[in-house]
Amino acid sequence: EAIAEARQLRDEFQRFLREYEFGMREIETKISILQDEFTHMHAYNPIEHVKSRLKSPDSIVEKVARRGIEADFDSIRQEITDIAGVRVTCSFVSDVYRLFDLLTAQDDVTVRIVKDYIADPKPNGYRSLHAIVEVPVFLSTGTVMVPVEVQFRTIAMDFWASLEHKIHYKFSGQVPDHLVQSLTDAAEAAGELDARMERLHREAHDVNQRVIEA
Ligand code: 0O2
Repeated sequence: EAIAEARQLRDEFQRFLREYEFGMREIETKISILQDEFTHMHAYNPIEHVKSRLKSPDSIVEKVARRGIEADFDSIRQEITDIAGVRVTCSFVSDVYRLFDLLTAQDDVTVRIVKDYIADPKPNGYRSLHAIVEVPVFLSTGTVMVPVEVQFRTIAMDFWASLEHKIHYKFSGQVPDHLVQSLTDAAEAAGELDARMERLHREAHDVNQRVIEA
């Protein structure tokens, strides 16, 4: 009896996770189509790389406990919106916003929450554009709306975030003050580099345009 119940719960959890995996794949396809089409239309690829991840059962359980969420599927569905995550890394800040606009303007994409940590970086310096979007997934049992967290960032922002993440883990969250300060300074420097690269990119584009028009 208990074993049958445990099996049923396991199957239900697997089904629950699979929906997120499908939602993630829908978003990946949308990003990939945008990338291919953009590259052909403009002879320019705005995306450096795309990475996706499904939150592990362990970290879902950890978040449920930390946030004091009811441990049933409906509550988790409601409260935890980053079970499916897609990270889009672009060369330039302008591409970050362009990709965000192109994805969120699609008819079957519903934007639930936008957090612009580029316009308004976190106190530690973290920068990225986050969006929780919902996409329909068409299953044999009907259509489900699946939330996916999409993070858009530049290579410089991604470089910073991956180092910060490693340091955070290394010190189990208790990062010494001087390292926190150095990280915040580095985030500032990465922001300045992004601005310089954007200017350079524009200048090169303008020169090229003049050559074509001449
Ligand atoms: P992972 O391993 O990427 O999944 P919460 O989701 O509760 O932590 P909130 O406010 O709902 O917080 O989400 P928010 O602020 O939009 O950011 C969540 C995700 O953004 C994180 O997911 C990270 O991927 C990234 N992020 C946010 N702040 C930082 C930061 O200071 N440093 C780094 N390196 N990444 C950050 P997870 O689940 O924490 O991690």
